[in-house]
Amino acid sequence: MAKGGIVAGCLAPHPPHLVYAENPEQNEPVSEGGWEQLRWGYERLRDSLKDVDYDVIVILSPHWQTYVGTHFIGVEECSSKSVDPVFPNLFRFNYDLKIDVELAKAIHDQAKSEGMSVKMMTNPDFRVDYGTIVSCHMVRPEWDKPIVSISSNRSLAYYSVEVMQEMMLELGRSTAKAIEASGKKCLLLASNSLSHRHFVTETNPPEDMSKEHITSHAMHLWDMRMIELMRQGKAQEIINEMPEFCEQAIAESDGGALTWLLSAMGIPEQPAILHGYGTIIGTGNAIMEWPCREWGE
Ligand code: 2X7
Ligand code: FE2
Repeated sequence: MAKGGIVAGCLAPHPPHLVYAENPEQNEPVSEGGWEQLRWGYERLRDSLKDVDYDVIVILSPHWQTYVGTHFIGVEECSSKSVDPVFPNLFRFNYDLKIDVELAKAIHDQAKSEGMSVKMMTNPDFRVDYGTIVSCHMVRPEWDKPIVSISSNRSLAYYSVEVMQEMMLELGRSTAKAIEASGKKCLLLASNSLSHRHFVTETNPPEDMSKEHITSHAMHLWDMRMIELMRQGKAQEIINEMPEFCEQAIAESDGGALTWLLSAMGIPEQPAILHGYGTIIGTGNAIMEWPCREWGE
């Protein structure tokens, strides 16, 4: 069997506003658009991936939070309604998706053999989190690929960014090893915003773009710094600066997704492509792609 591999790794933020603004048939609320800069960014990412052949999307979302270890959905088919608990006015999405349980279990087993605390989630009534759904929808609205859904172990809440990163670095290595052994071609998504300080009141209508901007200059500087490091291929520096970034920008990379992604790609020195940047209720969001398929062995 040919070796499996990662065709691309993407930073794919998940504010539900993006799906709300797209008005897909699965989502109940109806909008007049909004957040176009980011939605055009996702359009560019989809265009970049349109001729890329891959079997499965592997995603880690900070909105499936587990406090004892990392969990993987182990149910072949999931369908229900996902409602954002903070923005039920924007996101009530009917989903129907397939899980690649075989690959999920392979990553689980590899991580376990490396000493990580892991668990397969087998509750058939489990509600898939909105972070996973939004990022997958924006990257692949056809919903024609199975996914592997990985939880965010909140080790930062119990310990520190450093402990979280050690665990996510191992999870990334285990993910890469399991993918290679599986023979599958995978698209990896880290589903998170960058700076994550948000406004506490909503405009009327929510898509009034005259009110949308970053919450502060400090948040802007952090977002630009992280994007520049990604564009310059300085993944190790991102990992080194993660403690300050998480603390000072309340960054959503605190859930481990970005560290996991960088580790799975081998802490790349190759530059990432910036497809788009924009704010959503004041948070900073970048759509980035590392086109691993072009790097060779
Ligand atoms: O989950 C989110 C987020 N990360 C950023 C902004 C707004 C809503 O939801
Ligand atoms: Fe979020």
